[in-house]
Amino acid sequence: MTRKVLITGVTGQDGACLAQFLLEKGYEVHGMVRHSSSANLERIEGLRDRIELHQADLLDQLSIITIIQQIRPHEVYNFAAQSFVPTSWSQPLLTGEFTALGVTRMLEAIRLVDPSIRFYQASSSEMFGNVREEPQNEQTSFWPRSPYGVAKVYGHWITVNYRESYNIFACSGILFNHESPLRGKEFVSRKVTDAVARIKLGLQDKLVLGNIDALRDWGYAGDYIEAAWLMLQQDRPDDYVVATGIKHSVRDLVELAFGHAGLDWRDHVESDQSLFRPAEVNTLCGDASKARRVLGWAPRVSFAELIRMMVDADLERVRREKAVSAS
Ligand code: NDP
Ligand code: GDR
Repeated sequence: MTRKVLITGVTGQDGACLAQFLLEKGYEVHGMVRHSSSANLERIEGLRDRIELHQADLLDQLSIITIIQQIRPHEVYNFAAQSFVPTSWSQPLLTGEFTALGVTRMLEAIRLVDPSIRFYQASSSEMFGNVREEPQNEQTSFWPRSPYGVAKVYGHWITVNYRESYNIFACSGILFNHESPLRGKEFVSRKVTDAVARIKLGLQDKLVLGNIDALRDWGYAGDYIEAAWLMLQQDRPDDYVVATGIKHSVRDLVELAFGHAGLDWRDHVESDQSLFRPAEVNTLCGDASKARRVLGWAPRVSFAELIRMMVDADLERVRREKAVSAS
């Protein structure tokens, strides 16, 4: 029997990546999209004739119940969220509604329609925040540093709670930062690789960043969504850290990206205090040994390969856009 999947946040980086991955595995793929006056389907453009989109919103319980009733998926991946950390300070309540309570709405819909549906929650390394130990694993206690991180802690524990209360096959994947050419341009990796391409091609001269001393454990989104899928294929539900175990600074990322395009970052990068966060997560580094042991998962793409892949993709895209606007 063909397996059916519902992906929330299908228009985002991870949703688009997972949709492609599950189509290749033979799944019938359904995506949840919220109403918007102008469609934001850029990342799934090439998949449009192979996935079915359904309108619903994390804020609207009835719309979620209705689409789950219509689709009757075997697996649900909850990627939808307000996922940009700085916005969580300017819109803390909305972030809580989407990123925290939205998870309960998804779980309630599953509980009411069909508790045998398997559920994946996109939890985050931001939950570790002001880290209590290094590297961080599934037992490390949380100390979130942003309204986003706080909301994700709620989403994590409500997922665990529905597993324990209702025996739902609910997993929480605690994923560390993962990037790809599909990453939103407001996140630091893509902000840098997009700027490198524009600077290289003469469309921009400066790049303004915040805290370049921050350390993160960056991996490739294509590797990470596979870990999410593996979690739902196990005999029993559980929570897993997904990370590379290697950390780099934003400065390393900048140096590598500019260097790959033959540029010296010191000629172009400026720092602006207004881009520093009210409470920063200075360092994150994950211990994914449980995912390695139980899921047989390991990252394939290194940090250097990832950044080079992103710079090359942005160079190609900006070159194409420049040619179109010149013609
Ligand atoms: P993106 O920001 O790229 O995508 C977020 C998605 O959520 C978009 O499709 C967006 O839709 C959708 N969305 C937002 N609000 C609502 C709403 N009210 N109703 C329905 N859909 C909504 O995130 P990523 O793909 O990078 O991340 C996926 C998930 O994983 C997120 O939950 C994120 O917090 C989490 N995560 C991500 C990590 C990473 O490094 N990428 C690491 C750890 C966790 P629209 O297009 O309409 O805006
Ligand atoms: P993060 O990713 O907050 O870790 O959340 P982001 O790329 O935004 O920031 C990483 C680090 O870079 C520093 N930084 C800057 N960040 C941005 N966005 N823009 C800048 O100009 C800049 N300069 C320095 C930040 O201060 C930070 O320390 C991402 C999101 O995908 C979350 O949804 C997810 O949960 C976590 O990763 C794991």
